[in-house]
Amino acid sequence: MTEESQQDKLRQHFARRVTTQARVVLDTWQKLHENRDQAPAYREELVTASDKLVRYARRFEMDSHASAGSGVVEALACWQVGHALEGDISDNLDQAIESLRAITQRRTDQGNCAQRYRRTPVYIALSNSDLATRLIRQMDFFGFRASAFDSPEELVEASGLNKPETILMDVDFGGEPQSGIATAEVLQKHHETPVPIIFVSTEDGGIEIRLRASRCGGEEFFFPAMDPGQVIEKIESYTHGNNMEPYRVLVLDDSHAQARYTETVLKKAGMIAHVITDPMEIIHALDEFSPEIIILDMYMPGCTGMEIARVIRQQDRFHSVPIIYLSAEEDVGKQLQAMSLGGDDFLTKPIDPKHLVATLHNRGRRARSLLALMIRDSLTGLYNHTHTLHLLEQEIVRAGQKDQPLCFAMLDIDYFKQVNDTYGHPIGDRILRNLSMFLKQRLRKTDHIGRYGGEEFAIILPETGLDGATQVINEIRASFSELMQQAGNQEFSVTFSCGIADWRGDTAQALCERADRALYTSKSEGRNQVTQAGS
Ligand code: GH3
Ligand code: MG
Repeated sequence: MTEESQQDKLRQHFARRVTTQARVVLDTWQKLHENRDQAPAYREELVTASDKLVRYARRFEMDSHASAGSGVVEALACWQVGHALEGDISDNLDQAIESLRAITQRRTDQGNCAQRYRRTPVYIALSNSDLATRLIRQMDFFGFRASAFDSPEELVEASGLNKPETILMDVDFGGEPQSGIATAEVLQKHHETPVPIIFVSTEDGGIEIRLRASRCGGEEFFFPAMDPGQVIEKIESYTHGNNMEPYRVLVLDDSHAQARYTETVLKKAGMIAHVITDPMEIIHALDEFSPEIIILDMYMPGCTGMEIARVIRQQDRFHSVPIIYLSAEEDVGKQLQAMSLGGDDFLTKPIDPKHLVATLHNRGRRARSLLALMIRDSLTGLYNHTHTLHLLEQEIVRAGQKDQPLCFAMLDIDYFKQVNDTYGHPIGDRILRNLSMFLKQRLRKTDHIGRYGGEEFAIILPETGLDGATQVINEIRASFSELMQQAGNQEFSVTFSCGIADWRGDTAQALCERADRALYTSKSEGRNQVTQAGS
């Protein structure tokens, strides 16, 4: 390594420390901002963090950070211990924080770009700082805000201040055998629920070490090699698990008191409950609420729960939605008969709330995984071709009703065959998953993303005009092309081409065909570009 590049590395390394500390300041301020009424409790933390920032920034000659940090320190100096944060003092602090944010944020953080950082950070505690830097760069592309640490003390301190989403840690981080695991044990004591930790080891370690790692929150144990792509996928999967959507449960019970009671139990368990007491409202409720689980009373005036279940089952859409009977009926013969008519479970009143919630969780989880098998692609987790078209049809109806724009984009990876031929099929698969995560991270929750075919993806963008959609996809195209893909020790980049069509009152099929023609134009005009469809 030349002296110059060594210096460059060193500079980068120090710069990272300063920006990490700046983020600690911003995160602390964020916590304060969200709990303004308890602001004095965070004062001390903010003072310590910003003092440290100024010290680091001066030491490593990062002038803009030093002066923004000093701005925060000065604003804080006017805020007396134990006093509320208000008036000029509050305004000055807001301003100082804004200046710090402006210089700390990266290019992709700014403007109305589709990407937003997740609020919780990912911490990296690896002895190999080159690898840490590479990972931070890669993770940045997927919207993860990662920070690296040099010592166990710094890691423990930062984790206490701002609980990370995940920690990636060397088993011997800190330099001693198993000192990383020991650090994890200390760090987890500060949290009620453990931080998921991905351990990396250069040695197999054996069962004792793996057990110890697993007991202190170790979710993975990577040995011998760790591929950045794999790590990012793992982290993505924890985040996905954490953000589980609440179950949507429809309750039909003619007794108002029982219905309200069930509703309270469900809401307490974090589910979304919709209650009806008139069986004749069932069809309307199914359409409006789209439940994932249905709870039915057995005996109601005018009809029985079993009859209702049969009507529900007659609709394709609700063929596999779990139906749970909740009734005072204790006759096992009648219970069995009810189950044979499309019910999945039979619970007798009075029901223990814990039992009800556990049953709903089990049924809901299973129903979701079955549904996922039906509508999602197994490699990427995106919607499959059939479901994507179904969603497109739905969105067309909605756009028509609301008189709002709608766009449909088709993406195809460039020269993908060559990627497979050069690096192998498994690397090709990884790139497909990478692109799908990339899209999920950067598009809105209301956009639908599908894997249309092999290396072809489709995106439905409701309430978006042609120019807006083109801008978003073009930004994604540009940043995806900058992403370095890994295959062993080799790095390379991959691009995609895209065609976008806006809905002009035509059918789903016509819309797809126009997007496809635009995609073809992108391909024939040199690839790695986005083309808007004509009429
Ligand atoms: P172009 O830029 O014109 O799109 O060229 P291309 O090489 O991407 O297109 P082509 O249609 O010639 O090849 C597509 C390749 O995609 C061939 C196929 O092996 C690969 N492919 C399709 N599905 C998968 C998959 O699930 N996994 C992997 N690894 N490869 C796939
Ligand atoms: Mg292709």
